[in-house]
Order: sequence, then structure tokens, then C-alpha cells
Amino acid sequence: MKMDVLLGLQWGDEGKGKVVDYLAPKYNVVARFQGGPNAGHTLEFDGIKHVLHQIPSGIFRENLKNIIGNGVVLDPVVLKREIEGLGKFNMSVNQNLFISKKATIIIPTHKLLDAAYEKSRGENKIGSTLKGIGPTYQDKIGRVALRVGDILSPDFDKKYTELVNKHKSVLGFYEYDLKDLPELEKAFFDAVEFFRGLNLIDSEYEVNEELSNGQRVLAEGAQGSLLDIDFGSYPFVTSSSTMTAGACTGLGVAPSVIGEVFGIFKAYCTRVGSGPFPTELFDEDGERMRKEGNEFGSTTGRPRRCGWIDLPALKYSIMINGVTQLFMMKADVLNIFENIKVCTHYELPDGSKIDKLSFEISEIDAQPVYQTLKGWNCSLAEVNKYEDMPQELKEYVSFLEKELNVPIKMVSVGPDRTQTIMK
Ligand code: 2SA
Ligand code: MG
Repeated sequence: MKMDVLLGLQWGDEGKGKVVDYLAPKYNVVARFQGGPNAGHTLEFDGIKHVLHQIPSGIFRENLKNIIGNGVVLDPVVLKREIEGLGKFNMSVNQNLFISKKATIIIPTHKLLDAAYEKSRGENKIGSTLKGIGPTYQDKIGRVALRVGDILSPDFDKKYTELVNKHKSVLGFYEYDLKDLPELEKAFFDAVEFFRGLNLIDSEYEVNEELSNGQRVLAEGAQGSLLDIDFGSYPFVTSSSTMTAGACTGLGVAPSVIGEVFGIFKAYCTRVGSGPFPTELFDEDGERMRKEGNEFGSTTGRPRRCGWIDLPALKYSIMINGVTQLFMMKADVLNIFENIKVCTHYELPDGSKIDKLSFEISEIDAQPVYQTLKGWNCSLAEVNKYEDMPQELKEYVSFLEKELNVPIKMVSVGPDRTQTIMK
């Protein structure tokens, strides 16, 4: 069996959680491969909204294994809270949640370092979620991090103290106040105790064995391709590989095993945090998108920046990920617009046009060049199948398919599971 991969093609918050939950009945395993509690995957069904941060979005479907892979950075405190939260819905998470012993652990001082680094950047802050993501990946690559398997070792406290002492010296350099640390450490060690009772496994064997046994595996990406550590608008990126290749390293699966690559994008664009965003709207239209789309960070509550769809950026994401199917989300948010703009190129200060995200693009004042399409400007509440979609929406979909050269197989017309149109 091949492993399918589902990714966000923009700056995150494309609606990946909803799609994973929708597709989950077709799969036996859903696995997260990168990121950590910076993610906020929102799912809605039976009138209840759920936000998942570290647990894969297949958790609400019965008889489905959910795996947190080695590429993830995991905060035990957040995980404990998430599992306890699901307990309220009678979810016996422990039966179908499995965690890689090779995943990296976020410790309290990683969060303090995240805050200290952000503060030191002044005007140039990344807009990090302050969940400790960057400093934890930094320690992983620096070969000093703690991994999930380490919590089972009798040396865990010693290893922890060694790492904390390193962090304290850096925090001292930044003159960072450590007054909150004892309280954070208490919660951390409580959560580590809880963690020891979870299913800690060598997930690369689990995933590969499931595939060999003919089971269907879906890899669930977090954040988006334009936040990728290599290909995003560096340094305004997250610290993990958010692309298809990241699913291979983050789960221990060979590239030849990748099957379909589902690219999720919004019918417009949002970004939370700093960094270039060529189609960003600072006017009334941007405000209307934010309000209609409820565009506020599901982890931090920060207002998201909003703008029109950006085709050069989407083409880039499709290229680096090898996307085979596109899913367009939040079409209903554009119901309110008479006209819809699509950025087809960027114009450079010398008047030339490009449609590539070159190394220099973020340094240059690239202005979006738009093509205007007629909006459908009506409710999509009664739309249950593709044929029922207003003509202008069908034309928007065909226009994008032609430009992007990949079929759009799903159009989401509302947050609920049921508001999903397959083509
Ligand atoms: P970090 O915390 O080091 O990964 O931040 C680095 C950049 O990556 C962005 N980032 C995100 N962008 C969109 N959505 C994310 N998840 C949450 C959500 C975010 C939230 O689902 O809404 O609630 O604010 C996410 N996670 C990281 C971040 O904004 C920085 O630009
Ligand atoms: Mg999100």
C-alpha cells in the first residue's frame, strides 16, 4: 500500500483538520509527521467545534490508529490537557493513540527561550506561537534534545537537568526572568508521569508494517508549505519540514511509498505571524474576509492577516510537494464579494512581471497583478453537490484548475463535516 499525504499549500489554517476528519473513514491510520502544539486543527460535527494541537485529526473516528511520528515536537503538558479534554466526549484515546519514542520533547525552558529569542528580534520578530517549537528543533538538530523514549529511562531527570542548565545559561545571557519556571516544571513533571502510561512505540515499524499489511495510511501535515523551513519565506517560517518530503523523514517512510498528495488551500489567503504576504488586504475587503471567515488563530487567538488567492505561491507549493489533487476550502467566505480577485503574477519595481518565488522576492517590493472574476455573491447553504454550485463558483474552480494544472476534487462550503462537496 502507498501512504497518502495531506498538506496545507499556503501559510497554515487551510482547513486540514476538517479534511482529515472527512477522509478518515477511508483510512486505517492517520499520522502526524512534523510541528507540534503550534498547530491548531479545527473539526466541526454534531454542532461541536474541536481544536486539536498535537493529536492527529483521525481521533474522532472509530477503529482508526492515530500516530504521532518521530518528526513531531511534543509538549507533554499540552498533550495531557488535550487527552483529558477528549475524555469529556467519552473518547478512550489511549486505545488508538500511539506516539513515537523518537519524537522530541518540548521542555518548559524551550518556551522561555522562544519568548527570549522573539524579544531579542525587536521589530523583526517571527510572530512565533511561543510554544517552544524553534528552540526544540534547534536542540534536536544540535543533538542535545530529549526524546519521548528518554522518559522511560532512569536517567531522565539527569538528562533533563543537563539540558535545563544549558538553557539557563542562554536565558541568563538574554537576562530572561525565570520566576515562572518552578510552576512550569511542576506541570511538566506531572505530565511526564501521565505520559509514561501512553502507548510509546517505534512508529516507523508500525507505519511500515501497517502499509505492508495492506492498511491505508494518511500523513497529516501541520502549518503550510509557505512556512517550510527550507522553502518558506525564511526567516518568517516554522522550524520543520512542512512538505511531502517531511512526511518521509517524519515517519520513516520511503519516498517510493508516497501515493496521493492532497494539497489543501483556501479560496483566498491568510497568514498569522510576520513575513511577506503580497496579496494582503489592508482595506475593508480584508476586514470582511477576517470576519466572515472567523480568521483568528486557533492556538493563539491572534487575528489572521487576509488577502486574495496567490497563484504563483500555490504553483510553487504544488511543485515542491508533487500535489496530485487539490481541495479548496472556505469557498463560502467569498459569498459576500461581487468580484473576486486572483493574483496571477507579481510586478517588480522595474515594471517586469514574474510568477516565481525567487530568493530575492521577499526583499523586493513585489506588487500583485490581479485578474478579476465575477463572484457568485449568494449563499452556499443549500449546495449539496457539485452540480448545484452557482455558475460563477464553478467558473472560479475551472479557472484555478486550468492555471494550477491539478484537479480540484473537493470544495468546502462550510465548517461542518457535511458541508463538503466532492467532484
Ligand atoms: P512557530 O511557533 O515557531 O512555529 O512560529 C513560526 C511561524 O509559523 C507560524 N505558524 C502558524 N501559522 C498558522 N497557523 C498555525 N497554527 C495556529 C492556528 C496558529 C495560531 O492553527 O491558527 O493560533 O496563532 C501556525 N503555527 C505556526 C507562526 O505564526 C509564525 O509565523
Ligand atoms: Mg490552524
